[in-house]
Amino acid sequence: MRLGAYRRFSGLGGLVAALACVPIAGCGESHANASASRTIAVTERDFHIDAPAKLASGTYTFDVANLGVTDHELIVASTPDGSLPLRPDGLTIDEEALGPREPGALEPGGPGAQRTLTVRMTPGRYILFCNMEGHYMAGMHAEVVVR
Ligand SMILES: [Cu+2]
Repeated sequence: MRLGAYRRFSGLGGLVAALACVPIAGCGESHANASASRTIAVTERDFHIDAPAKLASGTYTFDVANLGVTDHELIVASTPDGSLPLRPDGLTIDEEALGPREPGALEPGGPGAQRTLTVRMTPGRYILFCNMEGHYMAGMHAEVVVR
């Protein structure tokens, strides 16, 4: 799990860098779109994630509520074929193998935690998941198609 934590930290750094450049140049987006972030409710339970199945492309702030009784992460990964690579332990997703296909992640949050994660969602197929040991396999994943 240590490497996974490091990988997620790097991903957050990239997210911060991406956000930092929005006010300056918009990162290639139009200025009208660069500042707009829509808020979407995401609910985590033991062991389920509720999120919209379809979204229009754009920047979203996921308002993440942990209604479970154990800690949960929220990781956003793009997945062209709808699958994610498992580590040899068979219990967690290999986030190192995802590389840049992980545009955003929240570290574990405790029961009752309410947190936000802002991610730019370009068209494609994504999976929101929790990578605490065994949680993905137990059902903590939700597919989101962005058009
Ligand atoms: Cu979890």
